[in-house]
Amino acid sequence: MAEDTEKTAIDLSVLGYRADRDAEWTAEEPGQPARIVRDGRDLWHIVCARGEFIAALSGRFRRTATRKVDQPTVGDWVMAETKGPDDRALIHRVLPRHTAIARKVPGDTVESQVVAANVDLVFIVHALDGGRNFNLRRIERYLALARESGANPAVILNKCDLCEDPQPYADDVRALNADLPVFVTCAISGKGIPGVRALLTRGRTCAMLGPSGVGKSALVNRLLGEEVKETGEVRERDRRGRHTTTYRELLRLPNGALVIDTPGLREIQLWGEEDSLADVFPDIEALAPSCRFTDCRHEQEPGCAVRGAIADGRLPERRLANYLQLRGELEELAQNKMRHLQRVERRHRRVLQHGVDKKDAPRRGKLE
Ligand SMILES: Nc1nc2c(ncn2[C@@H]2O[C@H](COP(=O)(O)OP(=O)(O)OP(=O)(O)O)[C@@H](O)[C@H]2O)c(=O)[nH]1
Ligand SMILES: [Mg+2]
Ligand SMILES: [Zn+2]
Repeated sequence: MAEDTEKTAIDLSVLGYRADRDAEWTAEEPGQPARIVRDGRDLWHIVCARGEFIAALSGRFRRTATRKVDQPTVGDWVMAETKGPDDRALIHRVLPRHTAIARKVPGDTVESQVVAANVDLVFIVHALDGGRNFNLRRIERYLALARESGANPAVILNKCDLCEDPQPYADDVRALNADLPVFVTCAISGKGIPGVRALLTRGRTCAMLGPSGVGKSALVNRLLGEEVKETGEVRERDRRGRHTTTYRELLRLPNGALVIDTPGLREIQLWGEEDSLADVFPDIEALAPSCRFTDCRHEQEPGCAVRGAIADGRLPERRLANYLQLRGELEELAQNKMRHLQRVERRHRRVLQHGVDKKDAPRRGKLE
């Protein structure tokens, strides 16, 4: 086809493709590997070896991908078939996600949503401009999200130009976990950016996560070396952002790294297992074996080493408070997931026994 020659062939490794994916698809199946670089409601921007296309889901895929989590998201690798010269493509399936940043969909539904996929490094961005933008508990919450995703976390404390002494804030974050890289930056002057850039090597994918208005897009512009992303003013009163970025987008940096800019999340509810808390609270985890009871919940039990550490000032009280809060959420989520599974199971049994799914019955009636 003529369009073949129009598109410049690109090497997939510049999009972060790694050879370990070769086993995940075959040349015989329809389509070719492509990466989602921007997601919309029903259309996705993809880049494959033949260039950039706008893609929709194939009919078959749309019918099977009924849950939110099945839908392609920014950073995903998909098998996509490029169609006619109008730059439209069809997505047939999503290749396995090597990492996935997932949160619970707000509200009562027991469903998760993948914010970004195949991310190697999560930058948790907060700002030092006062107001509510620096919040250790929220950083811990983002850390739990990052740990659960399988990506490595790092923290960026931005807007250091608006803070007289950023050091204590950086120290507080470093105290959360000694292995956690913490950067103090100013996206306007570029201060601290070289440290961030050093983590961004060719073919590596990072994602900017954090509340609205903290400067995620401004940081991306800095890393790009040009003003590609629109940035927005923050409200004077409480320094909160106005949700300037409205879609998730993957961009290529001059040095060959990939960066995903995301809109500030209004609400992050965890989606994951309690195990991920161990990585976020290594201090509590280290104390737990010294509790008198092996199943100590660090609440009211006698001989609790965690409470003991708080009593003699070795552990800040807010640290345990947040641990208990996040653990409570994850336990509730686990219960909801269980109830959800039981419902699905009951429905399956009904279908097996009676051959009819009650929920579908009226619709079938209509079709007949
Ligand atoms: N003084 C100062 N202002 C900054 C810095 N970084 C960003 N800003 C400003 O903060 C405002 C918000 O920045 P954005 O980059 O739009 O924030 P965002 O995190 O992308 O926000 P959303 O897209 O809404 O999630 C803009 O007016 C930026 O110019 C910084 O380091 N120092
Ligand atoms: Mg933005
Ligand atoms: Zn205990």
